[in-house]
Amino acid sequence: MIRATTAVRRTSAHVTMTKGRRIAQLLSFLVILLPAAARAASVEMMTTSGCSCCHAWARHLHAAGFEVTVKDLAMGQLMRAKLDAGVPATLAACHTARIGGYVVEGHVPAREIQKLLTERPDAIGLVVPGMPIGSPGMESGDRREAYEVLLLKRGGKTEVFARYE
Ligand SMILES: [Cu+2]
Repeated sequence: MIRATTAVRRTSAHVTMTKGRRIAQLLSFLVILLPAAARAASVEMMTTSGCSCCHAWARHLHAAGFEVTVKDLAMGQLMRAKLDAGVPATLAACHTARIGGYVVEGHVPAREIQKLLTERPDAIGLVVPGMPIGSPGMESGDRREAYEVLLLKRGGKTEVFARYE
């Protein structure tokens, strides 16, 4: 009788431990996944106060599921931050963002950022130079300029990443 009780206790202790281990495994799995997902979805946008197209772009990213934080800088500081981030002055646009270890300069569509974060090419990031009408945050009725999203490589070379007609 006593033995049987002990056996039952052992079994339940074993079951509890197995469950505990499973939960621990599941938790460690989630801990591995979550920071990567959080990093991918989190955007820090550097801009100058009063840049309405920058904020319109931030809303576009937010609508696409990104969490956007905004850092207002003086124009000189923003220019410095762009150069420090590896964006050549010739490709500079209005805002500069940091996303998942990449730099995103200008009105880059969320779709291309998602592609960048999925493919993770060896590059500085993406750039849409200038501020083409019709790009996200630069909407103006039905007007649309053709533009290219450039993949900015280390050293300043670029490749066409996407074309918008
Ligand atoms: Cu702009």
